[in-house]
Amino acid sequence: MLTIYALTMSPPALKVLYVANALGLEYEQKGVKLAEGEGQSEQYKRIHPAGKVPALVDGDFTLFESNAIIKYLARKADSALYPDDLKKQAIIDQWVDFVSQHIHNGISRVLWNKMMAPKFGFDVDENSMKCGYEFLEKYLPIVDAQLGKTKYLAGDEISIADYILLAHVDPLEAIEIDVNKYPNLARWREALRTQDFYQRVHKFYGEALMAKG
Ligand SMILES: N[C@@H](CCC(=O)N[C@@H](CS)C(=O)NCC(=O)O)C(=O)O
Repeated sequence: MLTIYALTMSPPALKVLYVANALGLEYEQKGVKLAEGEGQSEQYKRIHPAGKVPALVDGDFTLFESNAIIKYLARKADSALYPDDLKKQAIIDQWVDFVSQHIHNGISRVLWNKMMAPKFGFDVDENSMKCGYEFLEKYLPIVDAQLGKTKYLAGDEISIADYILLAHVDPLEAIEIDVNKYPNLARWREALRTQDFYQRVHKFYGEALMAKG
């Protein structure tokens, strides 16, 4: 049985859960109480040396970094979400890297400073937040333009790049970015959100959150 260490509020963890569900994999999900220091425990650092989520345990094999985990899961399932074809795979990798370097970079700066830092009592870095918004203003139009040309991010077939982008653009409203400025992105996001994998992940989250009270 696979174990995925994940947290409700973490986009990198969310994208792993999206792909695991899209692949129909059975897994056990475990939370890590980062705010209480559990990530830095010796036990968890044997799984993730930096104490972050997500992480994966598959028998005696452990893995961290969300994109590496996603590629591993897709390959293990021999899935067309990450095909063997050299050029198809290279285009998927291109978008995975673009989203991780530019969209994730922008959104995580804003999310941290706008929502998390005040909530957890850390200083807000206004410059970092401004830089995050600038990133998004510069790079979201590129993703939007691509989704105007092809049905999915890396072409007309859905791939891991779509689940990765989705997790990062899920919280756009929370940081007061109107997704309707990006009509192709908005349409693509709505279509993915109606699918089973998304409903399953968020239903689980809802139940888990309610159980915690
Ligand atoms: N590049 C990593 C990022 C993981 C990451 O930064 N996770 C955050 C939550 S979104 C975390 O665990 N932070 C806790 C910490 O840094 O101690 C990935 O994609 O897996």
